[in-house]
Amino acid sequence: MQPPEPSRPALDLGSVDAPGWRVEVLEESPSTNAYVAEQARAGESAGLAVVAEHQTAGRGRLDRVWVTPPRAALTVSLLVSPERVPLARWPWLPLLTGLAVREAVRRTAGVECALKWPNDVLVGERKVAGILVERVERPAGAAAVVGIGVNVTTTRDELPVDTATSLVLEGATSVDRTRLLGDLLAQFTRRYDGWVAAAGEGLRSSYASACSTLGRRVRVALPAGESLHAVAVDVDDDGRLVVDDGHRRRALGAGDVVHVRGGGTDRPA
Ligand code: BT5
Repeated sequence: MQPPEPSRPALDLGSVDAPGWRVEVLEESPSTNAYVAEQARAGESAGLAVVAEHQTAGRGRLDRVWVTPPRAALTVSLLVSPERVPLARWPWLPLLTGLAVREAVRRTAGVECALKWPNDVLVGERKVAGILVERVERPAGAAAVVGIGVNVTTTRDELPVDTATSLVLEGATSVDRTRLLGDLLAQFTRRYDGWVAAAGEGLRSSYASACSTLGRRVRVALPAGESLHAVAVDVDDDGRLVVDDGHRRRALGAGDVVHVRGGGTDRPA
């Protein structure tokens, strides 16, 4: 027997209460990150939030793709300009966004997530949401586009990879994307405002308690092609992942992390 078709109502902007944000909904867009970056280069100021009902060429990191059927996901990009935060601390943006997604998903859908450094939101070991932060130069100075994709009513057959999941598949108590959007904007604003006020500090302990990478044995593919095996031990002041391979510690600014099975709690001393 075929599973029933999921119900996928349109977003209802009228009921989104998002102080400080100018929210726009596009029926279709290749990529909300590309759209917001273009607006920023043309002079748009921080506070723009763009949601696409259907994203047709969603982007992941390193030219990878982000695939979502119409109205099955929340795909949104936010324009921010944290001028008061030193550039070295900007790598905290995807991490703080992960904290906001995790909190919004818990509140709206009742689903518990964990964060995999740097940009994955997981239920167990499956990815329910991804984050892509891109720096953009505007006439008024540097800004960042914060892109978030959350799988909401996506069915198993529609998910592009076996390692993905969606809120409905994880037993969500609500799959209302409008509520999720409102909550996500509120949680992001709370975290972001606190971070800017603290000049880019103050998130390490909240992040550490939400991040399932810490304490795990990991394999990390580095941007230069190198791969390393180590234990993830910390996140430093600049949002870098600190790993220990038994000989030395290294702080990584970028990379693809795989949580190695059975790598439970063996933190080196
Ligand atoms: C990410 O990249 O996880 C960042 C995803 C960001 C998407 C948002 S949606 C709004 C905004 N506009 C955009 O154009 N992008 C942002 P990465 O860590 O590189 O993961 C990409 C990989 O995740 C792909 O290579 C697939 O293996 C997998 N993947 C693709 N679509 C997925 C999905 N819907 N759910 C889970 N995994 C997916």
